Formats: sequence, structure tokens, C-alpha cells
Amino acid sequence: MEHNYYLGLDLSTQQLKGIVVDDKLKQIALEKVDFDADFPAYKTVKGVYANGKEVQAPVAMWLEALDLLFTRLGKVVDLGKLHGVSGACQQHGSVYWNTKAASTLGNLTESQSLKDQLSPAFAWDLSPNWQDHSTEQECQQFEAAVGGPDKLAEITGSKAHHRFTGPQILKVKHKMPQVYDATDRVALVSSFLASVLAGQYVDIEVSDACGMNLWDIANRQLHPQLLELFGDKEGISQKIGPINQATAAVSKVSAYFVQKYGVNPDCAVIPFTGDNPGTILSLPLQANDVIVSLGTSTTALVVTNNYVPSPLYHLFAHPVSAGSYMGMLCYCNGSLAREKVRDAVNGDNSGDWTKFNLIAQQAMEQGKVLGSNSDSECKRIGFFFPLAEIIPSVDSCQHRLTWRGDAVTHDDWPADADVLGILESQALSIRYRLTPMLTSADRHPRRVYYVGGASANPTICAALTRVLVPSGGAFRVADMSDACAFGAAAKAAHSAVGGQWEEFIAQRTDSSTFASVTVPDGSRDSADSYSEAVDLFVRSEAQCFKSD
Ligand code: ADP
Ligand code: XUL
Repeated sequence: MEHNYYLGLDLSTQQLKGIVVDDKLKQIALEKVDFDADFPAYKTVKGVYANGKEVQAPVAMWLEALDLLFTRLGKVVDLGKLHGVSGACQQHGSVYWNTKAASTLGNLTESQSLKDQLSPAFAWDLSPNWQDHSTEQECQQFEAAVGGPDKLAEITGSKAHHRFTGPQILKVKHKMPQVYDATDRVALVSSFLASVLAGQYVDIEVSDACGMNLWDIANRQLHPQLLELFGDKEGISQKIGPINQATAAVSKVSAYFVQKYGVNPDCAVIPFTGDNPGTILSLPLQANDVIVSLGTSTTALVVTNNYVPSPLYHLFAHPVSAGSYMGMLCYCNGSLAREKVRDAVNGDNSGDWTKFNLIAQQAMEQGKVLGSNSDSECKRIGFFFPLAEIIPSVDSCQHRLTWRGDAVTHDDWPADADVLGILESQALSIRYRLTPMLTSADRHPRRVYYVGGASANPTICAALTRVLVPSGGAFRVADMSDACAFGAAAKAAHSAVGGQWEEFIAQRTDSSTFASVTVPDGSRDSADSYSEAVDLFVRSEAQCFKSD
């Protein structure tokens, strides 16, 4: 049988990636364009220009990258079989189209490059990147406009963040009024790329819109008081355009790609989303499932039906399932903090995890919880933040608390206790923050999937799993480096057949490739050894971080 193909694009900070899959989501091709290496003329460093607090990327480079990616894909795959394209792009970035854009997009000719044709269609040749943190003044205005960070988080799913698009657009209005005035449409990186593929403006997609600090999630509208900040509510609403909640195709692909690269003229463009929402589309997640990314930093993504916003994390509308959400917890201190403990117990810088794992394994086999067995009065909770932390929002610090009943002392631990201490503390913070978002009867996650560097370590994953107590098991997923491009390809393929997303992705995932996480025997005396530990964790946070 002839298979249709679907393309998922990932326009990230350093590269543009394309994955082609068939309708069973089997990978057919993967090609990449590396911005620094493929386009040295732009002189970007890791894909951006960093100048103090401002971090920006040249939009023309992305256009060149798109032409190059299609050239590369065309060499390895029959693009005539492409029936759909979607994307998952770096979040928060914005692209400023001018009044020439709509007609230029609609009249692209194959005889010239995208860059040559579209460069005159921008009011600004740069796009602020998510690493930009130059919008302090605008962030304060956003929070003040609605009554503070809690209120802004309640409305938009996040408190004000420097990188979020609303404050970034407002800064453009303040600092470059001529750019703002010349702007016909402000796109997110996702809707910008979709628009080039479609040869017409494509609306901003709802999940990615939640990274703007402008979208009122419950009332499904741009929030009027926040729009007021721009002086002209009508004007800014028109520049942003409608927010699209549809998963269906928004158009056919532009004739440019048909004529130049042989893309099937029936190839549909399906709304593009952000890279984090794209990531949750790469695994067979259901409500209450969690991805824990154990990279340099720790990120936890949860699929939830409960909208429980907090200034400490982010909530986004789900990119496919209406009425569902994605919660995102971003911690600064992840692997680096664990490495410090590892080096301390090793007494050297060998980078070997053997001793760290052995100590953790023994503690788990002995059924230790908070550093001691259940009959002991003494319980240890530590905070290991060699870098300033986001959750909670505190400067670099370290605390080791020992509780005996209600009495607490500081810093009387043996060094080895840091091993279980850091793993418990990292997991308890995730557990405490996830619980309100979970709708399962036991308020536990269904499944937990570990990804990223430290997911290679079964002992670390077991220790975290012991705290998180998922009812449906925990799994280590080997390689998620292409997850958001794959998630976008899956979104495109799903759009062609429709139906329930969870069923679609589950039927097309080979779960036998996931490694099951086994928690050592000693931990099984009770199904949830940590239920009481959460309270003590919260009290410990209050002790150490009084203002939070
Ligand atoms: P990034 O988030 O920068 O993409 P990775 O996902 O590659 O990084 O994660 C890198 C981290 O993974 C390293 O800092 C290292 O501490 C951790 N890591 C890699 N292998 C192991 C292991 N076997 N045990 C524990 N940690 C590991
Ligand atoms: C999320 C964020 C980053 C970018 C990376 O809020 O800023 O994850 O999406 O591309």
C-alpha cells in the first residue's frame, strides 16, 4: 500500500530540523540545517546575536534555512508524497511583517529564493529570542495592569516573563515605534513559519499563544486590560490577528514549494505550535501523564484537565485536545546540582556515578525515606541550588534541615545523606507542584516518562519514581532529541485522519522501546512512603525561603 508522508518542522534556536513520517508515524527521513555552521555569513553564535540583555535572531537566516532544508529533504525523500506539514518552534519569539507581506507571501515565485522575495516584507529584520531578558519595565506593566503576578498567572497561565511575547511586543512599541507602526502582523515563530509554508498569513495557534502573557485562557480571548497597555486596543488586536484553536488544515502548501521542490500540491498546512507543546505530542500521553526531562536543568511537563495556575510555573492550552492543558515546571538546578553531590561523595572529579548510585540504591533497599527508616523520628530535607532557582524563586543557596518532631536543626548531616537528599528534594518539589493539576483519584501521576541526559541512570529514575508514585509505571525514553519535530509530524498525520488524539498516538507508538523503571524492593512496604513527606517539604521550604 502507498503511504502518505507528513513533515514536522522544528525551528529552534540553533537549527531547523525536518522529520518526515508515514501515516503509521514511522520515520522516513530526518534532515537538519545548523544556523551557525550552514550560514556563517550571519555571524550568529548558537543561532543568535546576544547583546547585553537583548538576544535576537535574523529572520532572513531562517528563510535561507527553510530553502536549504527543502533542498536536503528533496534529495532523500519523495516530497510528492507529502500530504501534510506542521511544526513545533521555539516559543515566545516574534516576527514583524509589514504591509507588503500578505501580497508577497501570496505571489512567491520559484525562480527566486524565499530570502530575496520576503526580506522586504518585514518591519524588523530581527526576532527577539526566548533568551532575551530586556523587558523588565514591560513585565512590571503587564502585572500591574491586572493586579499582580498571581492574577496574571490566573488569566494567562504564567506570571510576566521577560521572554514572553506580549512584553516583547510592548518593548518594540516603546523602543522602536517606527517598527511597531510599520507592522501589519506580529507572528510567533510558529505562525511565521506556517505562513511561509502556506503562502498566506496563518493565525497564531492557541497553545503557543499561551507563551505571550496576553491570551486569557479561560475566556479564550486576548485580555482587554493587557491590550490597553498598547494604547490602541484595536490596532494591537489586528496586528496579532485571530488565535486559532483548530487542528484541521488551514490551507494547502504554497505553490512555491510545489514548483521548486516537488511537494504534493494537496499537501495541507496544519497549525504550527511551540516546541514544548510539540514535545508532549511525541509520546502516548493521557491526562495525568508526566514527562520529566533530566537535562542540565529539570523540566516537568504534565497533561492535565485541571486548570490550576501558579506564578511558579506555566500552563498552556493543549496543542491538540481542546479542554486539556499542559503544565510546565522549569527548574534551573537539575544535573549540575546532582553532579556536585556526586563529586563530593567521590572526593574527586572523575564524573563516575557508581558510588552515588550505590548509596542511593542501598538507601532505597533499606526503605529509607527522608534519610531514615519509618520508625525514626529524625527526617532530613535539603535544598541544593548551586544556581539561582526559579521554583522557588531564590538566589543560589544550600540548606540541610533535620526535623525531630517540630524541632528543626540545620547542617548536621553525614555527606552521603546528600545523595538520597537531593533526589528526594527534587522529586518532592515536582510532586508538590504537580498534585493540584492531577485529576486521578489518588492524585498521583498515571505514567512518568524520563528523558534527557540523566534518564540514562536507572537508579536516579528509581529514586524519583519512589517519590512520584505513578500508578501506571515509570519509563526511561532513550532519545528525545527530535521529539518536538516528531510531535509536529504526528500532529500533521493526525489532522489527516482526525479522531481522538490520545488513541491516535497510542496506536502508533511502540512502547516496547521504553525501559521500565524498577523501584528496589525495600521501598515496597508501603505504596506511597512519601505522602507525609510532602507536608514536611512544604514546611521546610517555608523555613528556608520565608518570602516565597
Ligand atoms: P541538555 O539539557 O543541556 O540538553 P542533556 O539532556 O544532555 O543536556 O543532559 C546532560 C546532563 O545529563 C549532564 O549534566 C549529566 O549530569 C547528566 N547525565 C548524563 N548521563 C548521566 C548518568 N549516567 N547519570 C546521571 N546523570 C547523567
Ligand atoms: C519555554 C522556553 C524555551 C523555548 C526553547 O518557555 O522559553 O523552552 O521554547 O525553544
